[in-house]
Amino acid sequence: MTAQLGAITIVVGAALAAAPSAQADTAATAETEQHAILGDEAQPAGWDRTISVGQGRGACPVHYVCIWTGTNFTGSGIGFTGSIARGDAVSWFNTVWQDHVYSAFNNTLTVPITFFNIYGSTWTPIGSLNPGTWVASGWVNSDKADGMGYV
Ligand SMILES: [Ca+2]
Repeated sequence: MTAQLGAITIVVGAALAAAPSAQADTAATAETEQHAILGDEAQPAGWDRTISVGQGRGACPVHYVCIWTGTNFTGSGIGFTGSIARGDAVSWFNTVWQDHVYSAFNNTLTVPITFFNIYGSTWTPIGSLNPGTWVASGWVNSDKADGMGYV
């Protein structure tokens, strides 16, 4: 499930599609770089692509954020990517990863992510990972994370 944390994503997407020349003023933002890499800058769609990820941090492809149910990048792994803009979020509520994110790797090049504990419609930030960083074990909110977003 993809979600929007705010209306900014929609505004950005509309601006890129309707007036691409206006992008020159704001080129090289994290969002536009990621979109260019993924080749679909005119259609931001959020974290709409997932893959199954094997064991080990190296199993997480570049441009993906990967989470595992075990420490040290073991157990069940899943990777998320897409055309990510600020405000894009994804939930893994009601999956094996709900409250079981015991290791994670942000292998995007440009997108800092924030983890959330989700209760009803309330998303509470509980930690973050900058691009190129990971948590292998000992994360105090491993048993709470239900989703993530680019805030
Ligand atoms: Ca939770």
